[in-house]
Amino acid sequence: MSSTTAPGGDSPSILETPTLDTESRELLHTISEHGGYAYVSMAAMAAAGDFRAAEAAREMAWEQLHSGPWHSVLPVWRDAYSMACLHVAKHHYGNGELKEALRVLDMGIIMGGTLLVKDLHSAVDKVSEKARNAKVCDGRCEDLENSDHRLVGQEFNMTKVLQLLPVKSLTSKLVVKRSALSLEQFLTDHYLSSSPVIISDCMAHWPAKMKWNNIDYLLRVAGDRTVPVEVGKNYLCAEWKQELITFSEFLQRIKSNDYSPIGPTYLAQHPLFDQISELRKDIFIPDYCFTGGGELRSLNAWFGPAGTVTPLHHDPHHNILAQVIGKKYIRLYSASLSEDLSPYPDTMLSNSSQVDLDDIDERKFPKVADLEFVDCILEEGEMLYIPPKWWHYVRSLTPSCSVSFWWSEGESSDAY
Ligand SMILES: O=C(O)CCC(=O)C(=O)O
Repeated sequence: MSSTTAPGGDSPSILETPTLDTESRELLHTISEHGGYAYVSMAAMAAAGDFRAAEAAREMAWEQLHSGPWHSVLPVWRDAYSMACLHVAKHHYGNGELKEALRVLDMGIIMGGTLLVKDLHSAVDKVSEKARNAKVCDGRCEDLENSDHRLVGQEFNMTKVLQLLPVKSLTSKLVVKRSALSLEQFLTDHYLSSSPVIISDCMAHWPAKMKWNNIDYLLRVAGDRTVPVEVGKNYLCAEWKQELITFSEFLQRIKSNDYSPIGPTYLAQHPLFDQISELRKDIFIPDYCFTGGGELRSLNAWFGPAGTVTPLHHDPHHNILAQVIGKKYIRLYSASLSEDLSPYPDTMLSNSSQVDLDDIDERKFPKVADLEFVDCILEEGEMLYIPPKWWHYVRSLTPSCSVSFWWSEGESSDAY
């Protein structure tokens, strides 16, 4: 066994960080130009193997990330945060503390900048592989085929569910449902005419359809990963908050139905598939998303228990919302009704409606109850096309895993 070999395994006990090694001089220089002298001296000690200095540097960068609104944080501090996370992770990995190493690497991926993202991801791959090997060695590997650990069972009580939906739900026009929809039909009948549609049969080949309902599978590929979640009734409520928890804790919260007093936990609008490559392999980008010569803007996960609500809002992009596991109720109002839906005046929330569909204030919004809408229960295996600027309200009716694909014409996004 060489001096770089960890006890009990073949992998070297060092996490390689080629980008950090090349870029660190330049990065530290830029950080000092922005007044981060204390950070620079801690980072230098961290690079020499001082764990406390690495944690102190991470703390300093963290403070900078929380010194004002997110959009005003200087990118260099996000890179500084990633750098410190890599130093801390190297230490944990060297000590065989694999869960701790994964946690800090995920923090770097979620909160850090772009400069060191490759190093963070390859370090995650290496730590995850070692963690998996360790589980195989101690016999704790799960038998996926025989597991009956399902995220969503068969039970579904429609009468009960109907009582939870906004008034007038499923009583007027339903969203049109089509199967074997060609790209040409999609273009002419839906994309060009801004007309929502449910496409019912184009997800059967996704590995996710089978795998994501298996809690053992999800635990194996993502259990020790840290993810950002939202806790509370919805993002417009005062008590709503965000937390960083492990995916296994998140699954436990879904399974136990044990909501915090302020509401359910929702992994919402998170680029989970950039973070966890195994899950990315389970899905495919629908061909419809290339209609109009467009470019994919973002690919987000929406995972949660029954009872999550995304309040009425609109987005600027074309959207295919793919319902992989479970069911959701979705209501759509045409973009032309924007004024009647009273968007918040505040620019940050100007794409959200002040109307709470779960409890409409008829004195304040007397016309809303009469506005035309289309709605549906989006079933497992179906995809819903939501045209740009169309208002949508979404409530999960069972534990649920959905994926949204946003695309639009024009410049490409950085991510894809
Ligand atoms: O599924 C949800 O809760 C919301 C989805 C959504 O708002 C979107 O895809 O834009």
